[in-house]
Amino acid sequence: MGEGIQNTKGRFHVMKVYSANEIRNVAILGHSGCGKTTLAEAALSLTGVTTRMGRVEDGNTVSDYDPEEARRGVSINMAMIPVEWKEQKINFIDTPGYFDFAGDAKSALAAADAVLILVSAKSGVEVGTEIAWEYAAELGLPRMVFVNGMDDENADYDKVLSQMKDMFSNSIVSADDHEALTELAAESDEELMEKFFGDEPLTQEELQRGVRSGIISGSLFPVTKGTATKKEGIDELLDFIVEYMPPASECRPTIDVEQNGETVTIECNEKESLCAFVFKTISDPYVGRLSLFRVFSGVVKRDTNLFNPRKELAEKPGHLYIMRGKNQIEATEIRAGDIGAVAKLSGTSTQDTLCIKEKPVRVAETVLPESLLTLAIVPKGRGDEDKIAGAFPRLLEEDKTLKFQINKETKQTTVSGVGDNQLDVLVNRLKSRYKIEVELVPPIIAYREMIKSKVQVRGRHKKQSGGRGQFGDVVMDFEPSGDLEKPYVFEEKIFGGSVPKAYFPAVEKGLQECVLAGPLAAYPVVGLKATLVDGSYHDVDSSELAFKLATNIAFKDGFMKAKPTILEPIAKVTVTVPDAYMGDVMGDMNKRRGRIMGTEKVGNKQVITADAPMAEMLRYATDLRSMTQGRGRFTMDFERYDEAPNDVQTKVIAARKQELEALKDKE
Ligand SMILES: Nc1nc2c(ncn2[C@@H]2O[C@H](COP(=O)(O)OP(=O)(O)OP(=O)(O)O)[C@@H](O)[C@H]2O)c(=O)[nH]1
Ligand SMILES: [Mg+2]
Repeated sequence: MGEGIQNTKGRFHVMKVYSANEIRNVAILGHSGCGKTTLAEAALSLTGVTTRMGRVEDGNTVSDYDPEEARRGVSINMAMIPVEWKEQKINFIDTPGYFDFAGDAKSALAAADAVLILVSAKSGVEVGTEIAWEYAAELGLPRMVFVNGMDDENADYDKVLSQMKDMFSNSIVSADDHEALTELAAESDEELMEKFFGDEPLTQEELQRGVRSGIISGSLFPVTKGTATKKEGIDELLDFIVEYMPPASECRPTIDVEQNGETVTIECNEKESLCAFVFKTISDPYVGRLSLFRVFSGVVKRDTNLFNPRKELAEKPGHLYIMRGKNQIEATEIRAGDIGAVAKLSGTSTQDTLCIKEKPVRVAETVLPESLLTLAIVPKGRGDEDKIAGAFPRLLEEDKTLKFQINKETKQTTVSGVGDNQLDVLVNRLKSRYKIEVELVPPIIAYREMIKSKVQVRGRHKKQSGGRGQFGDVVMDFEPSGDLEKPYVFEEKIFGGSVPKAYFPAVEKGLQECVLAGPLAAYPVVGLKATLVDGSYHDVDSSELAFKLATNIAFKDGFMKAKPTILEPIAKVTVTVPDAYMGDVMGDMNKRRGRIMGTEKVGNKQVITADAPMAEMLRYATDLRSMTQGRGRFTMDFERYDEAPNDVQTKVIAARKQELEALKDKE
């Protein structure tokens, strides 16, 4: 535990109860390493919450409290950093800049009213800055900018400012530039505009009103600067936020929610009935589950009878908290516009709404980044599969972008996430919290087997071992059915009873078993048509089993003679990238044996659609990111099965052989 954490008085600290007009909910977004966590730490130190400022390098900041964060020196989870300044409360939400953890950045925006975008004074706009701007713009959230790291010898405030203007908006203005700030503020209000152009100075109240409405309408983005590590420019930032950033009551005076299938608008008002949205769940080893919620209307008290409409569940808070990092500050009530937490709710999870039973409203769920990197989980210890299944639900609650699946066909448990680092954190958490050691490996691809021509073969099963023998004899046609959705179709064309009707089901049963694992590489067979055309039987020795075995022989022989082939799953892929990356992405797609189906310009981006073998796309989430420095997005869905090229088939068959042998050794 870091010193910074001990110095906050933790759960015994008491905080004043604030109302929506005294609260600023500000999510801090920006490129990884630009200083968000340090800024939050500086604000805590400056406002007297901590007596000694923590450092990311020392792993003792309030915000990066998770052992995984301390170990890596980057934020993984969002963290609440409430600070009190000039009778107001600023609820900073520190978010991870690293793309793998974008799920938390997006979730934080559901609770925030405004975004503080941090940008490095030395590096200027980076990909993370672009993404932060994009996220905020998508939701139409008010924005301001803090240029951090002004202590660097290469810091260039004016350069960063003009770069941001060029890239994002002409309405980006330095808060120091009184003239420009006043002009933009005046433009947001008819009355102020007249005054301004009449060369009348605006009063402080008028300036405040103008700036606030400009910020809300997205026609004004103020910029301040400083050095988080030295606490320089932080008090100016807090002053600016308190003075000019609109409070919760003005940012979100109303919110649209769903009530019994209809959209209704509710007011951000303490007198309205309750509407609180759970935007984050923390799994605390000591306290258990903590649900962080943003109150949009009404008030939550300790004895409020909460209702979760999605689960149709009654919940009781018992205790209420204000979270600061991992520290819980006891609270008596959380009012509209504020953010609080409650422990040990019985069935409420992230993205659920809490309200009262009489008015069951639901806030729209947050759109999270796609989880397109899928790996198989291989436990190192025997019997750990069950333990993993037990740990999953809790890990899922904390990170909604993680998806677990048990693949019935391959028997593998797979996990999908946004990126490698996120999955690496998962592996470490399984180990540290649940003592389960696992390895992540590429998942088994679900290949299929099929034949391409028609053959007729005979299958005979005959055994004479004293007493009663076994006799089954079938002549069968095998050919492609043309329907890859079905493993097989079975017909019989027996004339004159060469095989008695009673044995037809046995033949089909044999077929059913055979198609589960094809003769080439034990992958399921699809698109097979089998017709029983002839055969013979023996009055005494024939049996169902004998006919099943005869079918088995015919199948193996026939399949191998009828041009057997391996099919591979093909995905439909849609990639969206800025123009500049189009050539690289298409070239890379070719290397993956992908086929470009089309390109389309949408805004300043290119949308490329392609068909590509799933086997070549396993690491695309990571590869596309490095190809485009994180600017590319994609979606991928299974489309169909296609015949794999010969060289691929040879490799697949050889690899499968090893895989099956390894399985045998295990058993
Ligand atoms: N020189 C200098 N270094 C800074 C400043 N602010 C932050 N740093 C350092 O930059 C590094 C990264 O800072 P963080 O606060 O962890 O950055 P972050 O934005 O939270 O990064 P993520 O959590 O990965 O998104 C740390 O080593 C900080 O000490 C600054 O103003 N000046
Ligand atoms: Mg951080």
